[in-house]
Amino acid sequence: MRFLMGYKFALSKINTTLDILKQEFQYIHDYNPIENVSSRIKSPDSIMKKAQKKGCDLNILSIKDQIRDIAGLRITCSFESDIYEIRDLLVNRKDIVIIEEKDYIKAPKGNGYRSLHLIISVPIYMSDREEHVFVEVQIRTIAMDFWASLEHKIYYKYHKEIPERIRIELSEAATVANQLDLKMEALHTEMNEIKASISADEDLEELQLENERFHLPFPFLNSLFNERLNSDNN
Ligand code: 0O2
Repeated sequence: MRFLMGYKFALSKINTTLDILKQEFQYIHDYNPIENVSSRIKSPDSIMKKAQKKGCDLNILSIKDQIRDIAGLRITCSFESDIYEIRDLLVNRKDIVIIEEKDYIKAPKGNGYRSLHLIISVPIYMSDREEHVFVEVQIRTIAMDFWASLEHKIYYKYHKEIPERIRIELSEAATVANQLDLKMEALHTEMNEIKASISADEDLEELQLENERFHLPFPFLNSLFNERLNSDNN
């Protein structure tokens, strides 16, 4: 249990880190690249199965070193560019070390699976020692996640032997999901360009109210303040 506790602490540490990044990003860029974060710790049963499958010695030290997805965290975002934004935010943190990166977006798997995988090492501080534990981070868009969740269910439903027809349909669905990602990314870029040109043209002022930022034309803000001043004077 103490062994697994380390993974639990590592996950809460990254969850807190992501929460801070999310809020800070929202504040600075008025945009949040993280839609959802979920995490899980492998059950002792699956850890043992994976260790046996990998031919890993069945002792705590070898398992800790060789089974690097005991703690897993999945981040979903809206756009493909967000994936690399989040990756860079993690890479730039001094308390996180990137051990391995697998980019199944630039090089999708044969079945159509797309996602960015990172194995990171996170320091955790126990009462009597400091430990470094591995966490697998999967970053993907909502469309990639939708596809992967269904494929995962089908894979286990057919006991890892997916019939040819369903395999082809899944591959087609992966292509459609990819097209959706490309279209959404293009719309997102266009929207950002429009937003940037509007604020440049209109000389908008920023008003911050309870952690939300509003961009309003100066004459409008000025009239609000004058109205308030007049009512205070009366
Ligand atoms: P689960 O139940 O999600 O935990 P490894 O065996 O992890 O050392 P591997 O298999 O090369 O090495 O790792 P990789 O490629 O980084 O994949 C690890 C995880 O990515 C998998 O964990 C899945 O969660 C996900 N994944 C990889 N390929 C696919 C795929 O084709 N379809 C789907 N749906 N998910 C995939 P587990 O342990 O296999 O499963």
